[in-house]
Amino acid sequence: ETENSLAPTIEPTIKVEDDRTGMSPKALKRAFFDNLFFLQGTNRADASLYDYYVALAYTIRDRLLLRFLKTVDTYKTEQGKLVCYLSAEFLMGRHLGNNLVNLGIYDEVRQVIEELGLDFDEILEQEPDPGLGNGGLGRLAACFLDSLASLEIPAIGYGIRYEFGIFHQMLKNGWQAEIPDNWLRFGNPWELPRPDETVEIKLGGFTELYHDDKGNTKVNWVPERIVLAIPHDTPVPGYKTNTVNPLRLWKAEASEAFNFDAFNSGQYDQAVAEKMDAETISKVLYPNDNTPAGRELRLAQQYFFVCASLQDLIRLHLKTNKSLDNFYERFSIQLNDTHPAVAIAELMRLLVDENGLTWEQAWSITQKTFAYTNHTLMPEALERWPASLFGKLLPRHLEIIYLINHHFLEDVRIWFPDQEELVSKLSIIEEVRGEKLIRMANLACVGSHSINGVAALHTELLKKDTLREFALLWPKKFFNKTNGVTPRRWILLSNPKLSQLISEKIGDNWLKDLSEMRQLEAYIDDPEFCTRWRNIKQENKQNLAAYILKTRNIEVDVNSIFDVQVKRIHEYKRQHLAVLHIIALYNRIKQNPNVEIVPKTFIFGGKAAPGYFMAKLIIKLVNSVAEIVNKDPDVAGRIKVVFLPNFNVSLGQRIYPAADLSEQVSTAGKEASGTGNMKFAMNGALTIGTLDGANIEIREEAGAENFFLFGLTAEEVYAKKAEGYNPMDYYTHNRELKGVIDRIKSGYFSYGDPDLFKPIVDSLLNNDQYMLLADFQSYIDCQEKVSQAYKDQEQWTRMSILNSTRMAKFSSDRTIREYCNEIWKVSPVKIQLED
Ligand code: B1H
Repeated sequence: ETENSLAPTIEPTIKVEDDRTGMSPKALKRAFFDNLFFLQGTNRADASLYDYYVALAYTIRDRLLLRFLKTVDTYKTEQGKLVCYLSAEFLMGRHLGNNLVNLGIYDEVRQVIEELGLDFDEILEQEPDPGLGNGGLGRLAACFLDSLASLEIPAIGYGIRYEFGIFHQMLKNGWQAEIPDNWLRFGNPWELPRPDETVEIKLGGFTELYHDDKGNTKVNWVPERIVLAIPHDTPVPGYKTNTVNPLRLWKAEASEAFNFDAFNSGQYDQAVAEKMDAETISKVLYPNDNTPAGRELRLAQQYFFVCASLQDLIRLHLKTNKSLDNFYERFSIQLNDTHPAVAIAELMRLLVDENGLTWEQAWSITQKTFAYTNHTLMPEALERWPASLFGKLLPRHLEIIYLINHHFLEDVRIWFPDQEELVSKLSIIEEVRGEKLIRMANLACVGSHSINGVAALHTELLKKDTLREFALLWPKKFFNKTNGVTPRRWILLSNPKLSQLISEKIGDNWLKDLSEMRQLEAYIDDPEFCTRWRNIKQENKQNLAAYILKTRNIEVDVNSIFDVQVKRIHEYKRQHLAVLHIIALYNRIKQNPNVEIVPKTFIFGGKAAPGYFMAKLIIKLVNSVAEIVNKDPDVAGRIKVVFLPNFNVSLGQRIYPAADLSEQVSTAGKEASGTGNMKFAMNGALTIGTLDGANIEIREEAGAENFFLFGLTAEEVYAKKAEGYNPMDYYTHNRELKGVIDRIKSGYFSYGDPDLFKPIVDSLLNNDQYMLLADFQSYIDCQEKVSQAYKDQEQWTRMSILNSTRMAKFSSDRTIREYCNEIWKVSPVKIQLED
């Protein structure tokens, strides 16, 4: 142990108080400056805010590493079960603040940084928000990783290290513009590349038969090309635990060996082209939410990360086991929607073709290994791959899927003779006008031992409708696992003032057990407590108002109701229903400028898929209405409309704590769960919502008297469609509604151009798939109730408190406990730091 050693051995010399692990202010300060100098190559005189961020990030990463390596080590040797969460998306959000929270050193580090005269919040803001996901599905995966580590469950997240995440959204003349998200441009201190654990991925080509040495007929897949998958690990710490689980994301690279011939034979440009081709696979996240892309590259992405992850698991398994017979006892693999469902065929291939198991053995292992989560009922969102496209990229998997289907349907015909209609609904292969399509949801159902929906209503509708035949076949395979969100990021990190108040009253165990929040109800009649609660909301609103002024140059009234709808833009989510309401208020003002209006600030945020025309037009409509309403002197500032561009995890952390009203207005039966609804309620917003997704359960928990309910139920929606819904009836019979639609039609919001918003108007009047007109009056009436309720600030505050204290069910800790007990059958493993 010499002072000047260039290559100190890491273990066992590292001790808790060492330079790179010490938690004292002195050790942290010294590490921070060391990193600033040695990693960023700068010193205080000319360090940028970003340099400070990187120096701090490495300081904190160092403090995760011992736990991380111990955790991974434990999983390599321990024979307990490991959860593998396969997801094409992980919407992690910024790491630095979260890691400080979970290490339990947030306040200490803030103080250290502030003592140096630096702005801590500004430094946290330097981190690019890793946007490797689209919306709820990707963010759910991130919340699950937080809960898994916090509950000390052995787990790995597997996904894709997209070089470009979800696009950056800008507004140009009120329209969405997309800018590439080059998030890795300045490096990424949170990831550890593991090139020594690279695996090869075969693609394309054909299959051929051969005889092995025992004379058995076997299949050989001769690929057209091979790409490399390089793992990059991000440590995911639990909240105040020693567990730091890996998030392993795969990067695609060309395999040099494969290109060697081309290089040598002078086809240099050909070799370079192949290299670029290979790297394309992990280049960019498809920006679709609730609609599949259906492109060959998307399938290549799916197979790429699934194949790499399964090889990784098999390698891990064979470190401590002689055979793969007990694979399912060591791993539970959760499929986050059907995006990784090709894993079912891939595991079969690995077991049968590459490891010599019989089909029957392999199938039994496969079914016991996988579990499938469905996230949507929208029929157009279910993935179906044309067999021709699929077979071109994955010839062997196509054969395997046909074989799985053959065996499955054989069984079905025995269980249900002469029911060919049932058979065709269950079939993994669908035939549409002579074209064969692979139904990935059916593959996922057949290959898994568990199928779950993400909220009670969603699971019921899955069983009754989308997966009806499978529910008849295997009722015991179905589970409901209502979604949840992590209170660490979504309360503690996002809303520090509220968290401080809560902990002052009931201690800080609520962060591990959210049901302890109920103890706050003892203070519901304590005026001092209620005033503080209200003041914190007010301060959060002021912060958001400052952000709105800075970014959009719009002044908003912090005493108005902050009425917020932030989520992906989709017709079924009905952002335009809120717009109809705004125009209705505006019309009332134009009719009588003295009309009594409770001031409201309508805040919108969310990205539209770049190819989704109607969603983009809805953004334009919001901005066009904002332009007129915000500056009309008759309105006199009583209504403001604000579209905040580039809604992402970081912006969510600003917005949820500042909301008074949470808009959850999807057509009943369309939103599988929603998770933003939970984040709002935890932060004391009241919900205006339909009986859809998890809204139903939120209302149950908060109490119906603390929830603004409107609209048709899912059953009523179906019934109305069945009897022949005609939106025009509502238009002609409802004067206020007619006034609203006519205002848009007239070109009032489009500089006199009646054509701009015609697609929206036409869709509402002629079809109205999502029944906005049917729900319009109910929504307007409900908004009126909101306005009246807000006038009684004391009562509103009580309702706000009760929403927040009663959200324990929606902690992702609860969700993960249920997955652990009922689906994965795994238990916690304590990570030992000292030997
Ligand atoms: C959800 C998706 C989704 N459901 C396809 N489905 C995608 C489908 O890129 N694609 O092809 C991407 C995403 N996302 C959401 O999942 C639901 O709409 C929410 O209601 C739900 O809360 C969330 C998490 O379960």
